[in-house]
Amino acid sequence: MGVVTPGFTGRARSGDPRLPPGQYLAQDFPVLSAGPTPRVRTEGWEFTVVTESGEKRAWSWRELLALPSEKFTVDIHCVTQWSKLDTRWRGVRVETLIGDLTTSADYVMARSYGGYTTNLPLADLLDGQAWVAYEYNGKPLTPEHGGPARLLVPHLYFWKSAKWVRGLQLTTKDDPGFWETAGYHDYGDPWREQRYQGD
Ligand SMILES: Nc1nc2c(c(=O)[nH]1)N[C@H]1C(S)=C(S)[C@@H](COP(=O)(O)O)O[C@H]1N2
Ligand SMILES: [Mo]
Repeated sequence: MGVVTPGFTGRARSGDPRLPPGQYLAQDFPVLSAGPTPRVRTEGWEFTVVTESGEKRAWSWRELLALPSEKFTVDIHCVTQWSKLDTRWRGVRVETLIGDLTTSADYVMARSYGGYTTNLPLADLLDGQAWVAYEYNGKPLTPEHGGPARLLVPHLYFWKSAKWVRGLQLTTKDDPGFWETAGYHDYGDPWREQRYQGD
């Protein structure tokens, strides 16, 4: 049971225990992009995973859709303080994409069409914690939300969920991505309010 706030009506409640500290519930789905929305066509689309030794796997759009996928429902939390509960997606688990690759890398740089990057520990992308998602609410993911495909890492602040994702680079060294270079936290755990460096 959520906490009941007297006088507060509406489906989502501000005292919902699924809401991390400092977050409020968004009813809509805000769009947050650091630049223009790239129009990424599925023709010629490619997703690559490259290890620290240069070993590589690549999938075309058709090949991605042929991989085992799953539907999942997760809460998402943006560093600008909106959260959205019970969002419904379909995607391929990241460990399915890592597959049989041999690696001793501890970190990943996610890279997007359009140039965006974000860094994560590899462990945070495994064990059903992260997906390359291509459906939202039962429909193809729209361009403004990262379509045709985006990374989805719901247990970290949403800037780690790279829209228009085009690949994962496995690395032994933790290099900062786009927002991390600009002062956002290296890890970004919403439950510990790791918004900015030093949090
Ligand atoms: N490629 C790319 N991915 C991105 C961003 C971006 O600017 N470019 N913004 C990030 C931030 S800060 C957030 S909060 C979410 C927003 O996703 P949405 O627009 O689908 O809500 O995408 C993240 N992924
Ligand atoms: Mo964000």
